Amino acid sequence: AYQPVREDKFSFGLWTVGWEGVDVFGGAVRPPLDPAEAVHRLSDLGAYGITFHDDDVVPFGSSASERLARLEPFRKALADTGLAVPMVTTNLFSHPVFRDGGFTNNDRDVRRFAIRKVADNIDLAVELGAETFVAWGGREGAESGAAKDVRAALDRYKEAFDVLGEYVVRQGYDLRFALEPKPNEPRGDILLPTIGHALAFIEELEYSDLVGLNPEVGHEEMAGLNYAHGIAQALWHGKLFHLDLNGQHGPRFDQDLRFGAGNARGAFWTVDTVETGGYDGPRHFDFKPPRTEDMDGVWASAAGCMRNYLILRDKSRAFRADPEVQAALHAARVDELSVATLAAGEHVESLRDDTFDPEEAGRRGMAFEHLDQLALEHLYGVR
Ligand code: GLT
Ligand code: MN
Ligand code: MN
Ligand code: MN
Repeated sequence: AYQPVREDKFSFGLWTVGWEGVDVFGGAVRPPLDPAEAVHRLSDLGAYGITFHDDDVVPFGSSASERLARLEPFRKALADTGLAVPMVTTNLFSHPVFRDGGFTNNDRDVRRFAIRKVADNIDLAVELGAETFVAWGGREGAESGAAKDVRAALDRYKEAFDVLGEYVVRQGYDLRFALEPKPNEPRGDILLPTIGHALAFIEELEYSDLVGLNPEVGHEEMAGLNYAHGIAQALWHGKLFHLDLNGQHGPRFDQDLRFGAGNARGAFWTVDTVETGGYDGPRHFDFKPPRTEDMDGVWASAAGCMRNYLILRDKSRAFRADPEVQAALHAARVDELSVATLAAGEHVESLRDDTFDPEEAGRRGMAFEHLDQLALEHLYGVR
């Protein structure tokens, strides 16, 4: 049981299992991982897809011939395994040139270079069959007040997506952008810090239909927010284009734990929302196998992400199918929230005829505690 299959649509970033463990306090603890080997190992574990940054496969600054040489074994591994590339993203944060970001760098030359780097990578993404292009603006932000004119930065951020949207449309590409919010780290304050900020920004774009979200569990929890609620709202707006699943223990540094570790209750409601909310894209993991691990630990950690998802999917299904839960949902009037508040043809004036007694209604409890206890008992494994 809990053995992942392709139909489960699990995918991993190449930079996740490939993370060598370099952090602010120490260097690499693991050897570089060959991208082709990553493809084979993930395929053997039951994943269906792999995702990457341009620089994960082709080092920054490679010549055209080096680029072809690097891509060839990667493409071959994809062909040999049948692994898909559902999403591609661009690294606009590692090279020193991006010290103040890409699209919103104060330096106009850098902004022009950033857009060009993304456009080149869009061509590759489409060639590999990707349908989603993620944009995590990790370096778009500031540590200090005067250094960044936030309104001008948002103008430039919009300009970048308008220009790139126009490019995608003109090329006839079938590709959509997914913005990934994060409140801080590596910048002191990152632009578009949460799902809500990003949703509002998208509405200002020329090609807003082409732009949605790639919310990450840990990033919303760093901001003290409820991830399941966040993706539910993104779904409501039709903007959940992709997602980054991982684990986090509340507001602290970005932990990128394997999915299901960290906030386990949050993970349960995340899976429940993904499975019942109308999302049918990849279940993509963006985690970092802890620095304590060797390569065996890396693969154990990757397998754990998928296994935990499948365990929680089972628990969510059992919860939804449980007759006592269904009765408790009804007692909590959860179904009643889906009934429009005013009937067809009614207006505000119609409400004046109501014989509603607020004193009587004020004595009715909502019965949410019993319902939540049933959910926790499913999660804790006693039902
Ligand atoms: C980077 C970041 C992630 C983003 C990736 C996409 S890379 O590791 O921390 O959250 O999803 O650029
Ligand atoms: Mn993260
Ligand atoms: Mn991250
Ligand atoms: Mn991420």
